[in-house]
Amino acid sequence: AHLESDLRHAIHDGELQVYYQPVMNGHGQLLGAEALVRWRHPGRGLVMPIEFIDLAEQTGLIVDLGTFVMRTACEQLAAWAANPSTQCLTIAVNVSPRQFRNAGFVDEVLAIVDETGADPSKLKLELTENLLLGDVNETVCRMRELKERGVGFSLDDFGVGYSSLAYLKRLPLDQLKIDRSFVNDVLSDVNDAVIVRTILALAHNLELEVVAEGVENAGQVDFLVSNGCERFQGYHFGRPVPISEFERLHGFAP
Ligand code: G
Ligand code: G
Ligand code: MN
Ligand code: NA
Repeated sequence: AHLESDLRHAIHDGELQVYYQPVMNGHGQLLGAEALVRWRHPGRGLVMPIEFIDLAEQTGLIVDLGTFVMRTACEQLAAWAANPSTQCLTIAVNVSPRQFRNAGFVDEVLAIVDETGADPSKLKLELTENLLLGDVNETVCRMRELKERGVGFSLDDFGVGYSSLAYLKRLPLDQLKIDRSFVNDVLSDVNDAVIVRTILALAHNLELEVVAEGVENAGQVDFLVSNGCERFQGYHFGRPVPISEFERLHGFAP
């Protein structure tokens, strides 16, 4: 109960912060970042999303939290657009099912894009397979409305949720993100190697981009590259960090 009222205040008192983790291609070039929320709690220090996202989802606070992250990410896109060395970068924002189904979601995203001046084609919304437990027609409609404006969609944590291949075909997706649990043991577990190869083949045949998540070492990169993976995210390439550090690490600090 404490955490809930604390979180309610946190959203309005500026205690939330957006961290950015790099997404790279196979040549080590930066393609963009995933926005990951953090909570700077005055007493507890840095609180990770695993401790508060479910609570935010259950209490509906995820809507205001999500608005904050979306606005912050779009402001960042607009700032990057002003500089030739950063204007092609994308930002991926996690959108939870409750947030996506909230009646005002589409209009709000479009309003934030307009107000910030962000290029919507640089914004990627990460949905999870749990969204497919709800009304899929409605989900497809909302995705289409945003896609018409250029917003992209990624299916996050692919392979661990409730996805069926039938939905994969129906959803207007641009990208799949291979869940890090498969990437983690890809070199030591034959089953994980087969699963990762199969996801890569599936995605390529469906003409979807693929991001391998949780890439922690060069051996995993080699395996992924040799199986056609072109996008990577994980500690091997960079941890989630505040924007100032992200820009410094990638050599475009203002
Ligand atoms: O770094 P990490 O511990 O950041 O994030 C853990 C999980 O928390 C992510 O996999 C993601 O599902 C969720 N998460 C992180 N940031 C956000 C956010 O801004 N919105 C939503 N809905 N989920 C987030
Ligand atoms: O939204 P999603 O579940 O995909 O968020 C990614 C989560 O994975 C975040 O919690 C992020 O901090 C974490 N993460 C990112 N890269 C790595 C990695 O290389 N290894 C591990 N163990 N976790 C990672
Ligand atoms: Mn994600
Ligand atoms: Na993920």
